Amino acid sequence: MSLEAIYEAVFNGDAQGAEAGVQTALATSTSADDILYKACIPAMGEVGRLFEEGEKFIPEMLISARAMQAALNVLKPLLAQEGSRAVGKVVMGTVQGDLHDIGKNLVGMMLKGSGFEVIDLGTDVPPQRFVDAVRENAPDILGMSALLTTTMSAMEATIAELQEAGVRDQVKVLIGGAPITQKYANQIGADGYAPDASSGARKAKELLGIAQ
Ligand code: B12
Repeated sequence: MSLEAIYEAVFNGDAQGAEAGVQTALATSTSADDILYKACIPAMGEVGRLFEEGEKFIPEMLISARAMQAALNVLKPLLAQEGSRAVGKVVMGTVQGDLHDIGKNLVGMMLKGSGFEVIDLGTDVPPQRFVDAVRENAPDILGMSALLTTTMSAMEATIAELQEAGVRDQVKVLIGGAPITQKYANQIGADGYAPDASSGARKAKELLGIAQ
């Protein structure tokens, strides 16, 4: 199946079609990267654009998101072929009030693919839960994702809570998500920002001083 067909399946929320399309594309030697960056992500982007213009609605976004997830499940083993030894540990989650998890999951897969152990706290994670997870797991990196301008501030609140708990210096904070910028990362005192999943994995290594 062609990249266009996978794009159409994600765009139209056809989870079975997306899954089958990815399997067929992989069998005909299309790379996982091409499937992701030339079909799946542009399809979700177009859904978002049409939502913004009032031409698509939440249920349609949701079924497209499910189709995207179905495609990602097939790609997962290829994106996350784990190294034999973990290069570091990452605790990550989507911040409080925010339910978007496709981007976070993708970043998690890329991190695993780069050899990190990833502990995923899920979505709508309150600051205190991030702090508890840092205490319990002693990760090298705390990754936070936010997709809404209204939930970005939860990143700052989480950093404040880490400080309050006396664990801020024990972990590097890496943030990302569509509304996040390097400027915002500087402003709230995060250690790093990356605009997408592959640069996120690179940034994680850079933060730990690992040669790439
Ligand atoms: C799918 C989707 C949904 C789905 C989410 C399903 C799911 N399981 O995730 C549903 C339908 C539930 C949803 C709900 C809502 N959504 Co919505 N949604 C989207 C949509 C279309 C796609 C997001 C996505 O998955 N993109 C694909 C992934 C791969 O990209 P990504 O998330 O940006 O992640 C990449 C990078 O940002 C980065 N990254 C992400 N996280 C991290 C973390 C780290 C550490 C790093 C390094 C990098 C990184 O790497 C990722 C991979 O490359 C976007 C539009 C868009 N173009 O973004 C709107 C969008 C984010 N949603 C929006 C809105 C308004 C909402 C709702 C408020 C709608 C409503 N009125 O109810 C609710 C909020 C629900 C909530 N409380 O969270 C707006 C946000 C506007 C704003 N500026 O705040 C957007 C931008 C749509 C729009 N254009 O208006 N949504």
